[in-house]
Amino acid sequence: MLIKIGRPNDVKSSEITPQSVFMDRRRFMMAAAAGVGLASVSLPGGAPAAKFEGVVKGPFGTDEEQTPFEDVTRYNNFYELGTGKGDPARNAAGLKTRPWSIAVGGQVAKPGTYDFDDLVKPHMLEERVYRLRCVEAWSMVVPWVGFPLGDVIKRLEPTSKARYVAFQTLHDPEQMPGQRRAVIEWPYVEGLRLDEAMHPLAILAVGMYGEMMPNQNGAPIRLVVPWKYGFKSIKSIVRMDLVEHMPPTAWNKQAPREYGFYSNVNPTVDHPRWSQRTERRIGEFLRRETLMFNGYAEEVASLYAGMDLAKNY
Ligand SMILES: Nc1nc2c(c(=O)[nH]1)N[C@H]1C(S)=C(S)[C@@H](COP(=O)(O)O)O[C@H]1N2
Ligand SMILES: [Mo]
Repeated sequence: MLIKIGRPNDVKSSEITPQSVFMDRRRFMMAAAAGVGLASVSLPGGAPAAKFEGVVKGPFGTDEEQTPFEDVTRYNNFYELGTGKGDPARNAAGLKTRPWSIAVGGQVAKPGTYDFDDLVKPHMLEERVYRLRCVEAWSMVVPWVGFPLGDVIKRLEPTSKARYVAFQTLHDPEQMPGQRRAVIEWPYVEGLRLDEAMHPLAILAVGMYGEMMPNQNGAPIRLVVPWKYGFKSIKSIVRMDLVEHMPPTAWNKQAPREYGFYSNVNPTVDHPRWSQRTERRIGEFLRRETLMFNGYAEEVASLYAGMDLAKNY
């Protein structure tokens, strides 16, 4: 059983991804070496692992205790790789993350299909230690490696009509066995208002714990929006559109009364089927109070000034 909370163990990404995928990651790291430095370290099992080195610490990081790598990579939500919390790690191997491209369209001066390596340059990368709070009331603290989403959006030059950003995950049932069943409508889609997307807290992440993003966590590139429930942080992104109107989102389509477009972490607005007042930090025994905007109120509350957050849940 891969569902395992709390106890770290020795399995590293070199063992839970097949060698070919691991080697692809290694190549990216080699290419990255010039920009941010690269160290080869030896893992307990003796397998070499390439790590990002010299990635600068970005702003907003928390110094709370980090959730063990082993938990964050074995207790996942990634329906494309199965609905059980242990399924994504088990099914991660089939996902091919190189080559990878991201199509950009809609209200931008520079639409097109960008290769991952043209979009993501090693010198852009920084480490951000963020809390992530799942709508199912568990949470974790993860050192992501990524860059502000806003930096990429600026490079694409949004037109004056752009008001939202829509994202899409890869749709390929061959690689993602969870997509062989219509548990939700595929592909997984998400969206942000443009000012949310431009907020410096919102990042696109390509790694964590100094390593390339493990497949089960959304390789090669995923969103991380730490003041919103985890499901807004869409994984394995293949498409981004700047749009005029509020785009559909996967969980809102599935259960609109339960999941709104905004989905800001808010302990005062309960999910129709459970309270959002407390959460369980993975690896901890006692529950914690959930904080408004997941503890990022000082940074983001002004984005929602004047809005009724019980209505705009
Ligand atoms: N494409 C896609 N993205 C997704 C999901 C998913 O099922 N598919 N699950 C979401 C949910 S509900 C959560 S809590 C986080 C979990 O991220 P983690 O597995 O890295 O902890 O990913 C989010 N992104
Ligand atoms: Mo979630």
